[in-house]
Amino acid sequence: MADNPFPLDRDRLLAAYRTMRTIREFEERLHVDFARGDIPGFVHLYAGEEAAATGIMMHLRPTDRIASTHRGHGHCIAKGVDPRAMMKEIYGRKGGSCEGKGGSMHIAELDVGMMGANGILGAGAPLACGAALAAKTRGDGDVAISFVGDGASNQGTFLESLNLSAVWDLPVIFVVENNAYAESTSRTYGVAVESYVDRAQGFGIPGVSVDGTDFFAVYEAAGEIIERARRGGGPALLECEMIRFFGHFEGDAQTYRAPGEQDDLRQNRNCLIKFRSAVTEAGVLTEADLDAIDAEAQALIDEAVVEALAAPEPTPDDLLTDVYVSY
Ligand SMILES: Cc1ncc(C[n+]2csc(CCOP(=O)(O)OP(=O)(O)O)c2C)c(N)n1
Ligand SMILES: [Mg+2]
Repeated sequence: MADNPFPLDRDRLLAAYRTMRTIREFEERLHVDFARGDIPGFVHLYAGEEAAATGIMMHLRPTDRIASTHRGHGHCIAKGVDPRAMMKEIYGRKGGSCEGKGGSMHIAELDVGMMGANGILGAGAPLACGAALAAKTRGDGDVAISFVGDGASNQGTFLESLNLSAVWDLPVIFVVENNAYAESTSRTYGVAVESYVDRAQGFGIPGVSVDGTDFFAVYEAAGEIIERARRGGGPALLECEMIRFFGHFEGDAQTYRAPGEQDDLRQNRNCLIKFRSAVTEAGVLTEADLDAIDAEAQALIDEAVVEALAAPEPTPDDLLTDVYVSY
């Protein structure tokens, strides 16, 4: 076996690939099932962006907290939410992460530090500041991560949170998932700055920009700023330049895309292909190692869908449960 040039040992490399592949499989399956009319509500898919969630979350402890977005399935899986419970939730069934009453944009699992997907753009940033303030007060070295899209990065809540985090020197990381579009609006049309690093500097916090389709670039950059925050070094911003393979939401006709854009993205900016090439060319993992994980991920998602379809829907009696913590 060749020397390992990566900052993760063999088991961790396999774990990273497993997470990314599970997210991809989950999303590809939802794409098909949604088109068939099996799934209620709105669904925004994370396919193409897996390296960002995975490269960041591999540095986190269960007690670290994250605040997600409307495009949250990848964040959930990478933070340790059970894909079977997620599938039930998205299908609106009992046994789902929120007993089938929340759906895709409200998946939360506090036990693993997943504070929630969020249908309100920019709303996760103040929540992450709150979690970071709690961690700072406890003094246990936990951090909080706020995910935000390029479009949501223009929300006042996000900009206010950058300022507050700097003023209070909070252990919070703002991850801008810059996938070039907000719905159908190009980023160049809607965001004044070229780089989010400049925006962070305007608030007195450091920023770094990476190729969000390169797992190793994300892993390395995230590791540094998360460790810094754990040691009391304060907030930072991480921009991940990335793409989404599917439309803004399932059903989006995507007339704003250039011809052939998606094929090109799938071929040339595909984080799974990049990861596979890097680890096999270095001789650290084999094609067979990775193929076995592909099969495992597919079996897991197949089972998750079968279980979801077999689970009952919530009844009117369930409407008033889980509304407040105490009843
Ligand atoms: C406060 C608020 N304004 C508008 C919307 C409608 N909306 C939902 S997603 C979206 C675009 C988000 O783009 P971006 O933040 O880049 O995330 P992406 O979908 O690209 O991941 C908009 C405008 C909303 N959900 N919340
Ligand atoms: Mg976007």
